[in-house]
Amino acid sequence: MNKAPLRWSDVTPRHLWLNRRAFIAGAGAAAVAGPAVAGLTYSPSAYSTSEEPNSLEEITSYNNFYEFGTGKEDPSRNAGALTTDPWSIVIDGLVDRPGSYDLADVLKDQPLEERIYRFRCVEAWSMIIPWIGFQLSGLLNRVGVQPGAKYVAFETLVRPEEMPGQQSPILDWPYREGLRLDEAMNPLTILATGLYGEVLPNQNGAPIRLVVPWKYGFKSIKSIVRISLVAEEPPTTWNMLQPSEYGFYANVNPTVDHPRWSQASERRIGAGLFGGRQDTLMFNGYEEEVASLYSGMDLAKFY
Ligand SMILES: Nc1nc2c(c(=O)[nH]1)N[C@H]1C(S)=C(S)[C@@H](COP(=O)(O)O)O[C@H]1N2
Ligand SMILES: [Mo]
Repeated sequence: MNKAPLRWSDVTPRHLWLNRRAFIAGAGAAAVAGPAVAGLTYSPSAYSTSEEPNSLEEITSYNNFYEFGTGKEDPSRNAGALTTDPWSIVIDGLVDRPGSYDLADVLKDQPLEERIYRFRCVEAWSMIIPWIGFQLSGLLNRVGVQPGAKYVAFETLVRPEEMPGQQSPILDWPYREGLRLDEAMNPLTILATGLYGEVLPNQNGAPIRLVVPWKYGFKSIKSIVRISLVAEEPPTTWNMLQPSEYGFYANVNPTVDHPRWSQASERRIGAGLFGGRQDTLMFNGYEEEVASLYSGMDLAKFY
């Protein structure tokens, strides 16, 4: 783990930064109206990797967001229609202060940080993404987790009028995800509200999404409208669809293959035709921070 608090501008080559400027001035301008024009105020973080981030174009044009279609280009084409203001999140279950919180209230007093994280999809592609967000633990501590709570369950918005993918039963909507409470409280686990210094583009899960960098990408649920503290392991979308292929834990693990493909290596988006593949790291390179969460567990059984 890199201990210097890096900024994306420290690790992004100038040509990519210029692309980003062009993007914001052009196609992105409409999508980032309002306070985002001036950018977000945030601190750098010692949890950031010094690897070179993917370009804003790569991060915003190659997506998985089945609410907008199953193709990688569908979210960037279709998510512009999503209304993200007003936005509220229901926080319920085993908490001291349940309720429906406006987004501004959710963000209140939570310090925004930049976290440049590795992001590894279960499909064996990866990116480096300079998220802006805050630790989920900050929000959970604020609402007061009760002693019986053992898991956190999350749900994405259901709004088929604006989410054309939801007009088909390709998944059992809403998209659902969950974490064990200790995973949710780990400092690496964030709620992201931006990337590359601006508010989140809709295709990346605006206005607020989970990022759990040591787990396969499908755990990082987008456009969250409900967070529930619960006693039992909650049902989760990909596990419900195909339990033999997608476990509840979904920790990145190069030694446990997907039944239909190897997880030993990955394709870094943007590495080019001859970029080849790189080895996948245990817990996606976050072993030092999270391995102790799973001591004594058989990771081939709890995949
Ligand atoms: N609501 C919702 N969240 C989701 C998904 C989705 O289809 N719907 N796809 C997941 C998957 S499989 C991945 S790899 C990441 C992709 O995030 P990105 O498009 O920002 O890279 O989002 C995850 N979160
Ligand atoms: Mo994914």
